[in-house]
Amino acid sequence: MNTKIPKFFSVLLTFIILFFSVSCEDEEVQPINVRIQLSYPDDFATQQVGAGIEVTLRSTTGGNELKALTTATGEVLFEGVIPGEYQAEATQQLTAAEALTITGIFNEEMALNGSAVVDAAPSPVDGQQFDLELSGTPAGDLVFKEVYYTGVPDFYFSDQFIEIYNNSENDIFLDGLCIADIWGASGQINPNTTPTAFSNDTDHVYANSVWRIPGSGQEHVLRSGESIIIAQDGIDHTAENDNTTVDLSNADWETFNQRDDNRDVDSPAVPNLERVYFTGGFDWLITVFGPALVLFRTDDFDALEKVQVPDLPDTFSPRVKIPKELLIDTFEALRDGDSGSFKRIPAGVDAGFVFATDTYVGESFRRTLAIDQSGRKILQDTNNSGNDFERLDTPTPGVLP
Ligand SMILES: [Ca+2]
Ligand SMILES: [Ca+2]
Repeated sequence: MNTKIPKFFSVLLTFIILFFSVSCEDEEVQPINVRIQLSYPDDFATQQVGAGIEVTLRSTTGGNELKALTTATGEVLFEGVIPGEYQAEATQQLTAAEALTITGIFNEEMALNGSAVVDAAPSPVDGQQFDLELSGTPAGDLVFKEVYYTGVPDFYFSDQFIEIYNNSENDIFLDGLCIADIWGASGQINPNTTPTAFSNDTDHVYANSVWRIPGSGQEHVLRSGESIIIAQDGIDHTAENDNTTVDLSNADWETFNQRDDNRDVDSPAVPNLERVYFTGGFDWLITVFGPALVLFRTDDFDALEKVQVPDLPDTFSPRVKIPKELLIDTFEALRDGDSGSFKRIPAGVDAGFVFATDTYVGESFRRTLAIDQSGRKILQDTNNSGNDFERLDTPTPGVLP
């Protein structure tokens, strides 16, 4: 309905507006008290915020800025606030241990942030309460989303792939990102198999082979919430083997192991990673008994120490010694649930491991969902492969949990 307002009402309305404007100007502005209750999101381990977090209350029309600290119950009280619209903001820095206690999801240094509009009305003068939620994800960033290593009958393993996911809220350039498999047996495969001779070194991992995403720094962007697939061979494996469902003809990268005898396939459609260091055979086969994998970056690969494996002959290729500080993410799979003593990645870096029911069973390991933040999926990363990955009966390249 769209009728004209009769002139009488129009005049009356103007009068009312004028009256209220004048009467407001005449009133003295009464300062009020504003309480803000801080909390954590429902999917965190606790919702109870503690003491000592600074909250800023800033007038959105300029000038006025107040600061106060939370009490033991996560509340702040601002006294003598001029009524109006404010932006309330708070940041809480967490150590890895604090992050794990509070979130129950993340186990690394991170910051939680909260921001809310506070519309402080002139009344009641005492006791207007507002809520402010502190949330966030670690700045860290790239994670293994899925590792498919088991292969299918009969002894087909060329369909192996690794999927890397941007778990952060920012775009990340992948140029220079390195991926490596770590030296050491996956379990008691033969009677005389022993755990890696490096198992007492809790500060390094020892890589067999290292591949790198090419680029000068800003060529290969990975958007927040997106992933890339690295194929052993970037082809449609369903055309090669009836037991696999894996089509990698659209993979983002493949590990092409250039050899004089052309034993590896160079799919023209799929770009090749840089082969930085290689000690494998015909291709970059990651062991079907359960590999350990790491993502890392270094400005100077040549500066990394190459070391002999103790008790092996000098003719055996050295391994690349990578300090744990360079590691971005890790994945560890072992032969079975009793193979814990064969762990290759120090427990301080990756506390657990996954295992398949057998070799060539087509099972895959995918990181689980921690939070679905209105469409943006944040995957679980507690630095414990056993905790963070679930075993799937079938690989799911490109599919998020
Ligand atoms: Ca290949
Ligand atoms: Ca290729």
